[in-house]
Amino acid sequence: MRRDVFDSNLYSRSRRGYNPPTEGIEMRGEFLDAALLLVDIQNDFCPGGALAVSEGDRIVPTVNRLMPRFPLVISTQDWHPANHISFKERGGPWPPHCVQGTRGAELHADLKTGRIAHYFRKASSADRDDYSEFAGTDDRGRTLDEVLRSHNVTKLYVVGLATDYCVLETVLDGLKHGYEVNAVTDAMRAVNVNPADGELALQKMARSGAHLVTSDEVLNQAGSSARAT
Ligand code: VGL
Ligand code: ZN
Repeated sequence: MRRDVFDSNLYSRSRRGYNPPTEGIEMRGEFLDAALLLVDIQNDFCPGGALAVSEGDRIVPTVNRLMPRFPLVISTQDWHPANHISFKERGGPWPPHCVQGTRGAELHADLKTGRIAHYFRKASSADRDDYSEFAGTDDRGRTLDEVLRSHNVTKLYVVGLATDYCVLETVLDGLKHGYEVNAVTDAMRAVNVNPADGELALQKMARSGAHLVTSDEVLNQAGSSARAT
């Protein structure tokens, strides 16, 4: 039964010291096996950051509104050593960004973290880059796929930065792993090295089988009366 699945999710999370919001939340069946995945909402991808994405910070209020509607919220971080292969000084395409332990690598300060149950980090070896969050691990060394399976997740709702890199590759990888993947199009922004890259990324997601949805559609479907606290 779906209700049992949800209850067991709460149980496994509370055993790890996470306090799930149980007051005032009534999620509709459709969302009980869904997770909201926050991709790399970090200072360096926001205006003023080392690899600033135009309007990257504008998604934060939307993401904050979405979080209480999901039984499971997971956050990720790009997490590079200072000599990472993707940096220009090593012949890579990017300025140094999201260097481990720096302010630029921290999550945006306005992001409400109270409902985040798991934190993943990726691309943390010097000689290898990864855009997909499925390449990352949590603080116990578990992969994203392992943690999603342990919560019986079948549906992913993906938001974050940036649309044309880590969001795109995470969406495609989620589909490859067999998840239903929903890309929340107004809760992501693109780097747009070429101006159409964000649009092309969305098209590629859709062609590959992802659903493009808006945050309003999600909020209207989810039917929770809860608000972020
Ligand atoms: C990303 C460029 C370089 C991303 C990470 O999170 O989308 N983009 N590293
Ligand atoms: Zn990176």
